[in-house]
Amino acid sequence: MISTNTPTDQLQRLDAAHHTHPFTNNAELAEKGARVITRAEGCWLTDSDGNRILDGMAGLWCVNIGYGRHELAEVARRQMEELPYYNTFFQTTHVPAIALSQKLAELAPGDLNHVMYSCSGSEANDTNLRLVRTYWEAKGQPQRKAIISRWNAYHGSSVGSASLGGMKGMHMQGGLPIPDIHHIDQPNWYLEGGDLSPEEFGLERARQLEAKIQELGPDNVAAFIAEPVQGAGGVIIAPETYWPEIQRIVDEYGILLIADEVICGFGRTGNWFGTETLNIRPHIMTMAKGLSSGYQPIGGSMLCDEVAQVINQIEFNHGYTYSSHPVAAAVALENLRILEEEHIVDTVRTDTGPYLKEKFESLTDHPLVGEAKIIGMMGSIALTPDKSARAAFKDPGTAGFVCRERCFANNLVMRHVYDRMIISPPLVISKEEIDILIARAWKALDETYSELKANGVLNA
Ligand code: PXG
Repeated sequence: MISTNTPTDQLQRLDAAHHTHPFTNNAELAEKGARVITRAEGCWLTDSDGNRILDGMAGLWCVNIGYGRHELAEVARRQMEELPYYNTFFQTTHVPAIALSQKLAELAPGDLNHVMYSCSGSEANDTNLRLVRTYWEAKGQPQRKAIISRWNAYHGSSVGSASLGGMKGMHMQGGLPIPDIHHIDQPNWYLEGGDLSPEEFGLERARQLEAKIQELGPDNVAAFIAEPVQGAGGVIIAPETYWPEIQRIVDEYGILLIADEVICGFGRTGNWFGTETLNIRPHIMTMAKGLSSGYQPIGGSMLCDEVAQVINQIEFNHGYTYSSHPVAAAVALENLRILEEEHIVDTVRTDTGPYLKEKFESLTDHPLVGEAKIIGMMGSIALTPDKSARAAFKDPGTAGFVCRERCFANNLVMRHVYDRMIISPPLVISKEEIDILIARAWKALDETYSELKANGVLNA
C-alpha cells in the first residue's frame, strides 16, 4: 500500500503507469515525473520531497479561503454521518440544499434568486446551454437556438461547455463545436488592439456582438455567454468601454446574458461577483470553484426571477445524480460563512488587493514584461521580446513555458497562457506572502530573460 511516505520516484512511476492527466502530454510528463503534492496549509503547498511552494494560483483558481480550514472538514464529517447522500429529483429536498440556495439568493446581485446545481463549471454551463434553449421554447420562440460566445473564452471541457468556449485547440479534438454556437472576437487590446486606443477597441469588439446578432437574425439568438474577466484565456480585462456597450446590446435585442462567474465569483475580483465589479446585469450566472473553495466539487446556475418562473412552469428534463449533493452543499455553505464572517472579500477590495496591485504592476519595470493587468486577485503579465513595440514572440508560448518552469523551480506556482503569466492566489494571502510572491516572480523573470537571451529569442 502506498502513502505520502512512499519514495517520490516510486509514486511518479506508478502515476505515469496508471494515471492519465488532463490537458497534459502524458508521455512527456512520464519522462520527467509529476511533482507529488502531499499537503497544503494557507497559501502553501508541500511536495513529497518536503519543498514548500507558494500557490499563486489557488489550486486552479478555486481555493479562495486557503487550504487547511478544519471547519469544512468538520462540516463534511457531520453531514456524511447525518445524510451522506440524497437526491432532489423526485419531490424531495434536504436541509443543506435549502440553506445554501437561500444564502446564494441573498449574496447574488439583483433578482438572481434561484439555483440549479451541478458538480462543476462545465456541467453548469451544459445546464445553461439546454436551459436557455428550453426557456425560449417555453416562451413560444423555439427558433431561438443560437448562442454567441467569444474566441479564447473558457467555459469548460464537456462537449457542450467546450463548444461554448472559444479555445480552438479544444475544438480541434472530438468534433466540436456542436451546432448553433457562434463566436466573436475577444477584447484583448494588448494582442489584438493594433493602433486603436483601448477605448475605441473595446467598443469595436462589443459591437461585434450586435453585428453577429444581425447576421444570425435577432429572433434566432437565445443568449450571449461571457466571463466578466476571461480567466483561462489569460486574465483578459476588457477596456472600460466594453461591458457598458455589451449591456446596451443585450438589453436592446432582448437576449439572455449568461455571466460565467466560475473564476470571478466569490470574491476573486474584490466583490462577491465579477458582474458587480464590472456593473453587468446577467440573467444567469455560472458558479463553481470558489463556491466551495474547491473543498468539494460543486457548481450551479443562478437564475433571475423571470427565467426561473418560465422554467418552473415546465418539467425541465435535466439534472445530475450529484446535483445539490448534501455534503458538497454543506461544505459550500461553511465556505461562504468563512468568506463573509472573516470579511475576506472586503479585505481583498480595500487592503490586500490594492497592495498586490501596486506590487504586481511594478513587474512592468522588468525588461521582459510588456504590461501588467490585475483586478482584485486575478492578474497577468504579458512577456514580450521588445517592450517598446508591444511585440509578441514568434513562437507563442515558448517564453511563457520557460517562465512557468522557472517559477516552479523557485517554488512559486504561476501558470502561463501562451506568453502571459498568471496569478490568482488564495484570497487570504497576506502582505508578507505577496512580497514573497513578487520576489520569486522577479527572480523567475530574470532567469527566463537570461535563458531566452542565450537562445537568441529576444529582439533587443
Ligand atoms: N467556466 C470558467 C470561466 C472556468 O474558468 C469552467 C467554466 C469549467 O469548470 P470545471 O469545474 O468544469 O473545470 C472553468 C474552469 C486553467 C484552468 O488552466 C481553468 C479552468 C479549469 C481547468 C484549468 O486555467 N476553469
